[in-house]
Amino acid sequence: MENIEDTYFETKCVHSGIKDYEYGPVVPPIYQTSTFKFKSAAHGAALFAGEEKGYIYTRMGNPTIEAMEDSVAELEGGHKALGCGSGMAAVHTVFAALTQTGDNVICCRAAYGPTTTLLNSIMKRYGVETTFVDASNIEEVQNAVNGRTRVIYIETPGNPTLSIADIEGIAAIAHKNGTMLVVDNTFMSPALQKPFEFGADIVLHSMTKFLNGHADVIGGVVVVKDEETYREFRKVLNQIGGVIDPFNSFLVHRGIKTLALRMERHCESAMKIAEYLESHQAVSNVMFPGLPGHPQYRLARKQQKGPGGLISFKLKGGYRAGQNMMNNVKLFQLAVSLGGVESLIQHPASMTHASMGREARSDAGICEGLVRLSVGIENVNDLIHDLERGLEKVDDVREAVMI
Ligand code: LCS
Repeated sequence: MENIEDTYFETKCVHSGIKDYEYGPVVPPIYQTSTFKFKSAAHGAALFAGEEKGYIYTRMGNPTIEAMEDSVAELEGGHKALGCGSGMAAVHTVFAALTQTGDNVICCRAAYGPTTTLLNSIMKRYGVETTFVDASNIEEVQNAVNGRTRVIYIETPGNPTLSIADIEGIAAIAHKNGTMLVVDNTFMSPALQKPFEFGADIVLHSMTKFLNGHADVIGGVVVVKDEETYREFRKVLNQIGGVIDPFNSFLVHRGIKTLALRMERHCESAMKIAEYLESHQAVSNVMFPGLPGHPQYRLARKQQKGPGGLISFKLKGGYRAGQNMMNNVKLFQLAVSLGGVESLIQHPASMTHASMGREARSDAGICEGLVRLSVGIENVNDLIHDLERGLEKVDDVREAVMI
C-alpha cells in the first residue's frame, strides 16, 4: 500500500491504524486480554523500563486499542491519540493533565452540560477556577485571559446552540498568552473540521458520536501533537484509569471506515431538514451552521467542510409544543446522544443540559423550548415526513392554548 499519510481522507478512514498481524487478517484482531506474558523476568523488567517495545497490561496499552488510536491520530493530523472510556473521561484526562490548583480555565458557555458541571464541581474543588465566555465573541475570550489562565477550552459548533468559535483567532490568543487551546471536535469529526490546521494544541472527541457512528459504544479520545505531551498524558490516563477497552476500540475502528461516507449524508440531509424547518410556520428559529442566516455562517464556511448533522430549533409554541412534537415523531427516536446512523430528537433543557441549571443555560443561550435533532442517514424524505407528522400536533397545542 502507499504511505497512508499521502492518501485522501476517505482512504485513511478505511486503512489507517491497521498493522500487519499474525495470520494476515485484514481487520485488526481483538486482543481481549487484560495482561500480556513476558518472555522472561529480564524482558518484563525491560518493558517496564521502556527499554523494549511491547505490551504489559491493557490499561497501559493494547494492540487493538492502539490501532484505533493511531487511526484517529492520523485522521486528525495529530501525533498520537489516547483512547478513553468515554468522552467525559477524555475531558477529565485533559484537565487533570493540564491544570493544577490556582489555575484558571476559560471555557465556552455552549458546551456539553456535564463538561460545564465537571469544571464547576470537581475541578473547582481541586482549586481550578473557570471563566465561562461566549466563545463566538473573540473579544470576550481575549478579555477573560488573566495571568493564571492555563487552558482555553472550546466546543465548536457548541452543544446544543451550534454557535461557532473562531479556532484560528482563539489559538492566536492562547499562544500569545502562553496558554493551550483545547478543541472538542465531537460535533464535526475530522471529516469536517481539523482543529490542528487552525492552531489547536489538543483535540478531543466523544467517540460515542460520529467517530463510532452506530450508537453502540461509549468512548472518548484525546489527540496530541507531540511525543512529550503524549507521554505526559499517557501517564495521567494510566493513573486516572479511564481507558477504553479492546472490544469498544475494535467497534470504533470499524465505524471509522465509513466516517467520510456517513458525514456526507448527515450534512446533505441536515441541510434539507434545516431549510424545511426554517420555512415551517410553527418554527421560530433554526440554529444550523449551513443556513446563511446563522450568525457565524462565514466562519463556519472557513473552518468546516460541511455544516454537520445537528440542528437545534425553537418552536413558537415553546416547551409544550416541543414536548408534543417529540411525542409524535416515530423515526426520530426520543433519546439523548447524537452522531449515529439513526435520527434522534431530544430536549436539552430537561435532558443533556439539565445538570447545568436554568441560569447557566440561559447564559449559554439554551432556551427552555429548544429542541435538538441529530439527523441520521435514513432517506431524508422519510425524515421530513416524520417531522411533518410531529409538527402537525404542535398546531393542535397552539389551538388548545388559545382556547
Ligand atoms: N463532548 C461533547 C461535545 C458531547 O456532546 C458529549 C456527550 C461529550 C463530550 C461526553 O461524551 P460521553 O462521555 O457521553 O461519551 N454528549 C451527549 C449529548 O449531547 N447527548 O448525550 C450525550
